[in-house]
Amino acid sequence: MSEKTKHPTNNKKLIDWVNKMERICKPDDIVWIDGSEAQKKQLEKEALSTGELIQLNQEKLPGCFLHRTALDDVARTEHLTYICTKKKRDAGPNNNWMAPATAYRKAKAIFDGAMRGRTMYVIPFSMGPVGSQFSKIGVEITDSRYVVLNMLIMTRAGVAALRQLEKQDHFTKCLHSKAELDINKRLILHFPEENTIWSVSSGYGGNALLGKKCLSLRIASFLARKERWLAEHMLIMGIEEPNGHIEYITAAFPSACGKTNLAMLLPPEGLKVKGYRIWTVGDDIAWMRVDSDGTLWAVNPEAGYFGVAPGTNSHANPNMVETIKKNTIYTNVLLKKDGTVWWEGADGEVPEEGIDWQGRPWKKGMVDVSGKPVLAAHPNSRFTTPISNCPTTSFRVEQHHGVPISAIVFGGRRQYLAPLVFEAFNWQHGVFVGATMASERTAAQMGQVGEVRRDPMAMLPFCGYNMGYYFKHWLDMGKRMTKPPKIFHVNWFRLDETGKFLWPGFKENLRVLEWILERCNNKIDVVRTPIGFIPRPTDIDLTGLKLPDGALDKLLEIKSKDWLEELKGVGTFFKEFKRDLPKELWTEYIKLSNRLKVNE
Ligand code: OXD
Ligand code: MN
Repeated sequence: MSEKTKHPTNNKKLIDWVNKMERICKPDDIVWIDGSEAQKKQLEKEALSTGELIQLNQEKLPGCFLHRTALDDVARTEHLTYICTKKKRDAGPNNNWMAPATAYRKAKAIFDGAMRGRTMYVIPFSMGPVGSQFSKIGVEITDSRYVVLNMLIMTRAGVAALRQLEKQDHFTKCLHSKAELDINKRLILHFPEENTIWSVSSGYGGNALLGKKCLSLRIASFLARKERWLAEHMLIMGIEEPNGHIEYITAAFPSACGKTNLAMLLPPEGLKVKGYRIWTVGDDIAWMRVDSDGTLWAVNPEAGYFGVAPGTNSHANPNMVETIKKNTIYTNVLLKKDGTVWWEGADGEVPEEGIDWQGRPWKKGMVDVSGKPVLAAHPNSRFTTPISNCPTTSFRVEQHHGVPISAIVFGGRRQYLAPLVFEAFNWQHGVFVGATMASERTAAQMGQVGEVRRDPMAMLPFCGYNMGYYFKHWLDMGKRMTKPPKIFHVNWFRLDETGKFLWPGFKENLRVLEWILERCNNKIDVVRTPIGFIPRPTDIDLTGLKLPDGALDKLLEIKSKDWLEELKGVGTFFKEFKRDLPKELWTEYIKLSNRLKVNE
């Protein structure tokens, strides 16, 4: 067979790479993914016949399927994830590091012949609208039909991406094989200096859909520093104001803090009557560039949502409930008798029975030998669904230029420390706020400060290089903008002394975003505190919301003693970066400490 018939491209670099990977993996066959409906249907048919997919009730859930992963392949495996730079220092204390030669050698032994008896799929894909200056082309080689079908939802995959690759000639080389799904042979390897990802022995989305965390965050963050832009773990949303003007913000929260819910919230009645509406651009990743107007613009590189199922319901996220009614792949949820699906925290009654995420018969109220409830769905069960399904999808999702960003919002889950919202004094202070972000364990005992996990900019598991350099890059980006976005910090999770949430969260969070936008447009004054600017209580519109007496004061309370205690943990964290931590962050640390001591 000539190269031309075998490969639908003349791009020598691409052909050489595919041939080389074929020699290592030894598949029976090669299929290029063209992005056509016919090919997708064919793959679905094959996946149904092998059991990789289970067809759901096509009347109630048209175009929807269920997939079950291996029992020990249900989440990202951070301890098996490596950044393989030539120098260990370049990976930083925030990453596991392996020397590139060692990593290739170890992984090659697992990839060797891993695709025997299987087809090797070659997926050209674009992260970001094809041809946009923001976008990056990748090519994923995989032996998993499930991965192909998910990539068709999560990325712009097929011929258009291939044609774009031929114009620009550089692309991220992504090699994936499920191999035997053996956790002892699982490796998720990133080679940022070679724009390459190798992932083996996992079929879980975060490890296997290489366009997502691996390319769009770990590799992209490395490229972004080199090319002077930002690749961030952030949602992007547009807030339409009563006058019809839309302002865009990005927000970074650690996993499980409600990023997806915030990105597509339905305004509470009190604000809806004023005319507010939300437009969703993305729920997980933002790529941002400084434009010629001196402001920051963002695109969402993804084309789909890979969302957590448990807790998704009409209260938490009515728009997502609508989104996942068609053309969605569900992973590790309960299969009901009527061919629909269910998970803990879903709408409606708990079903009487079904098949659980492990493929076993399940009954309502079931407990295991130790008396613990048997979960119907895995706590990290997921749905993969196209962005275009979402009723609040922004008309600017496909725009090559992205959207202008007015505010960057950082957030964490803090029971007693951080106020509902505060504004950083300036960009440098805002970078400090992002760099010192942290969340507490939800299981923390009432009245006791829970274990704090530092997660700067929510990027700890996703920054593809030394975070000391990353903070410096953030500081430099601020200098490149004449009109940088304002930076804020929010905390929806503050508790009262009886352990109850002080703030109702979910759609009510729009009240805080309204204040943020008013600050961006210099419409209102603020209260200056040692940690930043906070709202005057009357500036948060509480129309239609009944908060207990004194709740707002408690939500905005700043206790200098607690913050001084917090700074000790920040200091320990900063010291891990040794000489690589920018001195500006130590300056902010000392300034904050001094302000707090004056206030004590
Ligand atoms: C995700 C995560 O899957 O942040 O988006 O873990
Ligand atoms: Mn995420």
